[in-house]
Amino acid sequence: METVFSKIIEGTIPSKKVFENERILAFYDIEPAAPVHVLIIPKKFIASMNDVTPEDLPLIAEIHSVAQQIAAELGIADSGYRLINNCGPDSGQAVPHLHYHLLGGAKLGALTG
Ligand code: DGP
Repeated sequence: METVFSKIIEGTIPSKKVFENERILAFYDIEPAAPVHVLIIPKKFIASMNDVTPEDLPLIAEIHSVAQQIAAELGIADSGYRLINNCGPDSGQAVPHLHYHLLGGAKLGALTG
């Protein structure tokens, strides 16, 4: 399925990349909600967390490892950060391609529900 993120993966929409390998891409969010706001996505199309299968679990684990690495590289590992996934309409998921928000660089507000 073509989304803004598949176009970013292809390079037809530009992005400010912070990490890339064969499986994962990370780039700065265009609408930052914190001083550091990076999106981490699998290159494989997975629409949402609802569509993650057992065979995807190594990829999901690797996304956590990449988040840890990016947090260290961007200097927020010790001050702290959040890794957030929005899944489905009630969460506000706007792009139907699995993605994780890495947020930090300031004291973050309380989670609301
Ligand atoms: P979510 O609401 O969880 O689906 O978050 C989608 C995020 O994607 C949102 O914070 C804004 C970001 N975004 C949307 N379009 C673009 C784009 O073209 N480039 C970049 N860098 N981020 C985008």
